[in-house]
Amino acid sequence: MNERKYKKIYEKLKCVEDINRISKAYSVNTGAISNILHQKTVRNVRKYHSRIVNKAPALVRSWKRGDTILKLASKNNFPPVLLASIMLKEMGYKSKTVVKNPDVLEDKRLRYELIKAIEVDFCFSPRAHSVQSGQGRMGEDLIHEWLEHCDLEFITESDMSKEPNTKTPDFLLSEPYKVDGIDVRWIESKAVFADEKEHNRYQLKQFSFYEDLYGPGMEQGGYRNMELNDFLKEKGTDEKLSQLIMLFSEQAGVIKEGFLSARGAADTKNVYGETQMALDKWADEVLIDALRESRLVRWIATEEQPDIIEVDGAINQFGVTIDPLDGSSLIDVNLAVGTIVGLYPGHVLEPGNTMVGALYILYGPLTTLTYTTGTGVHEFVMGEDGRFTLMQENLTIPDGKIYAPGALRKDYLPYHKQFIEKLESEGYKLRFSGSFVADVHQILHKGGLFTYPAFAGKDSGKLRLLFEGTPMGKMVVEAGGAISNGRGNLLDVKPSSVSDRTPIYVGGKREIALIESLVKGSGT
Ligand code: FDP
Repeated sequence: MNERKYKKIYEKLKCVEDINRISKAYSVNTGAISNILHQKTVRNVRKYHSRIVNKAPALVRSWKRGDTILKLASKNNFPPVLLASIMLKEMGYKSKTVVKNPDVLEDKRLRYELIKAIEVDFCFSPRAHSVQSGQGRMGEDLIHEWLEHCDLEFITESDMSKEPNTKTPDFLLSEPYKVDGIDVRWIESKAVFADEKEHNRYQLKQFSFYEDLYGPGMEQGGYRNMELNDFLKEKGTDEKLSQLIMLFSEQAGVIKEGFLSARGAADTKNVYGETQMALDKWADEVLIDALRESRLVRWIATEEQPDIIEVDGAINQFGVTIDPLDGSSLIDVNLAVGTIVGLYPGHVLEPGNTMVGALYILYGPLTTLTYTTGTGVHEFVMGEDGRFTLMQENLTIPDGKIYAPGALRKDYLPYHKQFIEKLESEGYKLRFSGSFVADVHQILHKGGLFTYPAFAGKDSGKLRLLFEGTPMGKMVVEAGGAISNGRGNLLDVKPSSVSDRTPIYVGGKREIALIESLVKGSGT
């Protein structure tokens, strides 16, 4: 961002409520805008702090006459928690203790107003501090990853803190690394760029200390909520594919709205003869309409439509497979459901390993979007404004002992029975919610295995290859796991029609190897 733009934003930003509007008006991500607001707040505090301290008796008098803490904070253009703590001190309280635990206050009104102040103060409240330290950790993780990626040897602050030396940078490099012609010896991660004065203070005190000890170093900072579109750009994702992923992310909020308005079962049946829930139809319509209007894809196959749709005037050749609302039988009991999407470079009746990406949106206590385009699996969370910000980058499936087995036990085929009994004997815990997307999401995070197998009378199981198997399979495989139909990699299977069903085993490589060997050994 150039200096002129920065100054304009700085001038216009007054409070947290301005962030979204200014972010849209200046096409700058909300993270950067909230950074600027943070800087402005810090600067104001420095400028007016002693004035507010001197005014403390008058502030307390106004409060006693009925003015609220929030009103006084806004009148004085001062962060509410800081103002409250100055007032609390004036009233004879230990302000630090009280701000950390407002429940100790006996005065009900004071307690209520302090809690309100803590809720809205994005800069000086304990909650804001924990968000900032989370960002600091995120910055350190990024630097850590980058150093490893560049094969640079280093020791971290925590390694060094075992030594008697008290002040240490976050990373100390074993060999100097050249940045802009300077031999960098250490790196410090800062969560928020403070204003210039604050920065200079740091440089003078902390950084000059490191410099004396180790030589020149480097500061990295400003880690804030990374939004999905910025992340896609940063990852160098194909622009057209990014547009498509963004389009799905934008429909998540619309689909969520339908949760309130479109409840109950509709009286129509889908192509598999199942009664459709009203919300399935709603989500299906929302997604098809948005895709048709955008013309971003040529082919649309959805679980709710009997035929593949060809979009008039499509500007790209992409094909998409969509399960608009997986786990729909759980909607009426308010459990997690999700939208699953497979992204193909062209027509969708192709093996899953030709996919250019996949994503799923999970509507749980949080609404999350997890995607892959072949460069890792990344997870985002939806904020109140409907935008998705980075929650976890480069997800990898851990070793875990969870199993989620679909189908009735009485219908298990012998090799499958043997498989499940083996897992049980090894102490795997059963976790099956009945929502494929939510169950596989859990496995992706905690390790283990999901299966909906072939069973007595149903060689191809229950789940759909195109709408459930391949997109979630692509995700798990990209995260270091595997997917199989029991005989081999499910992503190698070429579908014969959109309605193909398949047995599914998806999860850790160890579990998949085990079932494949049991199927092979069974000679079936
Ligand atoms: P649902 O019928 O609720 O849409 O394929 C759909 C699916 O749910 C999966 O999400 C889930 O894993 C499976 O069916 C559950 O089937 P069972 O009812 O046989 O357990």
